[in-house]
Amino acid sequence: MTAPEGAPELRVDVVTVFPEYLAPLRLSLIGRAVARGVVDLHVHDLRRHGVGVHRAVDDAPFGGGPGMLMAPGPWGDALDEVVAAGRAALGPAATPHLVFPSPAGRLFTQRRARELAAVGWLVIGCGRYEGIDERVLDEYGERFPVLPLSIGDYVLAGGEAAALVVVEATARLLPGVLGNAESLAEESHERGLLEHPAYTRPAVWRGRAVPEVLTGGDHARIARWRREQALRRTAERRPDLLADPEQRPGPAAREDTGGPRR
Ligand code: 6GU
Repeated sequence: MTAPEGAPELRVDVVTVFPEYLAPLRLSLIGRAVARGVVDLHVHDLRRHGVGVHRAVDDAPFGGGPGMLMAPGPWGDALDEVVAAGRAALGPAATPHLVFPSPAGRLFTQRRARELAAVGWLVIGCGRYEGIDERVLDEYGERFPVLPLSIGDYVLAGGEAAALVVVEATARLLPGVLGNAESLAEESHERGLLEHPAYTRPAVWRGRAVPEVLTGGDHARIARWRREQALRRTAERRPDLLADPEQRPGPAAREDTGGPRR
C-alpha cells in the first residue's frame, strides 16, 4: 500500500447489499489511484440499515406486479449516514452527486464520465430486485443532483456491475491516474469516433502484414490513414455516433489530421 499523496480528487461512496462486488476497484489502474488516495473510496453495506432479524431491505410493490422493490427506509438511513460522514471529511457545504444505476436511467457516456470526474464527490446507490422506491430519488433530488444512469440497453441483475463501470470510466479521467503509456485524447469516444485499428510487432504474423502505411514513416500520411480508418469503422459499427451531434468530432479532431479525404 502506497502512502496518500494529497487531497483526493474524488470521493466515491458506494451503497450496496453486496460490498464484495466492488472489490475489483482495488485492482489495477483504479486500485492504484485508490491506494494513492487520488480516489477516496468508501463501500457501505445497505444491509446494516435493514429491518428486523432478517435485515430486510425489500418489499412487494404497491399496485402489484412481479418481483420486489427496495424499500425507502433503509436507503434513507444509509444515505443520511453517508452524507454526514462525507461532510465531516469534506466540509459542511460539500454536495454529493447521487448516481442511481438503473436500466431506466439516462445513458452513461464518455461525456457524462468527464462531467462526473469534475464533481468532487459521488455517491452511488446500487439497486437490486426491480429497483428502488421512487421517493428516495425524489427526496434526495430536492437537496442534491440525482442522476439515474444506464450503462446500455440491456438488463443487469443489479446496479453493482454498472457502478464498477461508472467508477472506472470516471476515475481514469482524474489528473494523475493515467500514466504516460495511456493516452486519453486518441481513444474511442473521446473524439466522437471509434478508434482506428492498431498493430505491433511482428510486422508479419501468420502471413498477415501490417498495413504498409504504418511502417513507412510518413507521419502526415499515417495520421490521414488512421482518421479514414476511424471514420470507416464508425460508419460500419456505430453509424449512430456519426448522426449524433453530441458525439460528432469537433474542429480539434479535424485540424491535426488534415481531415478526411473525399
Ligand atoms: Cl445501470 N442497472 C441495471 N440493473 N441494469 C442495467 C443498467 C443499470 N444499465 C443497463 N442495464
